[in-house]
Amino acid sequence: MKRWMGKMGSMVALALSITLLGACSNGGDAPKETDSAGNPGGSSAKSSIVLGFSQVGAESGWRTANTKSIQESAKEAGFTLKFSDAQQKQENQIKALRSFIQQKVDVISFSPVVESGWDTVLKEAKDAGIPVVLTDRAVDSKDSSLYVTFLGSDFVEEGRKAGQWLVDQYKDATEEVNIVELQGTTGSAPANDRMAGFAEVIAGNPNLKVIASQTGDFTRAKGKEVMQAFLKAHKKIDVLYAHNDDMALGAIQAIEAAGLKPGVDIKIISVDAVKDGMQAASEGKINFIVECNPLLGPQLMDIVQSVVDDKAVEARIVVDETTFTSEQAKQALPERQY
Ligand code: GYE
Repeated sequence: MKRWMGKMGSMVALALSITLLGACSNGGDAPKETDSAGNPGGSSAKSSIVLGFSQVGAESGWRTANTKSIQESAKEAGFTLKFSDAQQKQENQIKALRSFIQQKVDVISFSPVVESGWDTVLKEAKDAGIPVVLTDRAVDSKDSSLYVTFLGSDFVEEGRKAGQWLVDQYKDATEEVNIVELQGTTGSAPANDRMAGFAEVIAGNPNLKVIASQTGDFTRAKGKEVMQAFLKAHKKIDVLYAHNDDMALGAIQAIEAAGLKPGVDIKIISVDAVKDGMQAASEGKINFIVECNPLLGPQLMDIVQSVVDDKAVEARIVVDETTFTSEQAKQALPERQY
């Protein structure tokens, strides 16, 4: 891997929105430059790796758990983590990536807010000789040489699992089942894919009809607001499909405020299986949750180490996941880590 010398100190001032959250193992000093073999300029070999990570934001319980996992694992691995929060805005993320390039970090990793519009900045990283590891969300770039690998879930499969549960539940239905959908952030990979996988599977049963579908931006507040609007606009809603637990939890508040029983009057399916979602499921308010694992930190650090060591890395690394009915959620809840 190409290495770069010097200039670190003056560059730190340029790191506009970048906060150094991962404590350096050498006591919080500015990251030190290393030689091309990954050897440190003095301290232990591990502490020499500088990872620039651009996170989506703090929009959900999933994201909070993901951030914690990345920060803890970076610390554990002895890497210097430059962590930047994009507050759900692509422009902030592009700025962060450019700042990482200027600072000549060893590896850049990010979870892209949306799928499109990354080619230019990824090319800049490539030209600077800085490898990029995508984590959690994919990009739609045609040129896969712009990044080393993509570590994350199969969101289409998650959508299919959600749809399959519904198909099984309503296989004997003789009348129309009205579904409302709370989409994740517009243009994001999980929103696009969870919608596609679900639509693909329910297409097999013409009684299953999505009567409204709108973004709730993966947040509780928006989930509640949009569900309120759905309830006003539609007399008969049988099912809510929310692309994450947080939006489902917001929607539950709206449903209860409207005098209806979540999980009974309106069946609810969501994705993530974070603790609050599992709690609601164990109370019967969410009927089915498709798991999406946020604990990507340890695997990400292994990948970063391999990249720095010039070892081969798989082009796509998929995370293993399961599903939970209310009953299964009740059993799994006490052991849930996030
Ligand atoms: O499902 C949602 C979060 O990209 C998988 O983003 C992630 C999604 C997750 O805001 O809760």
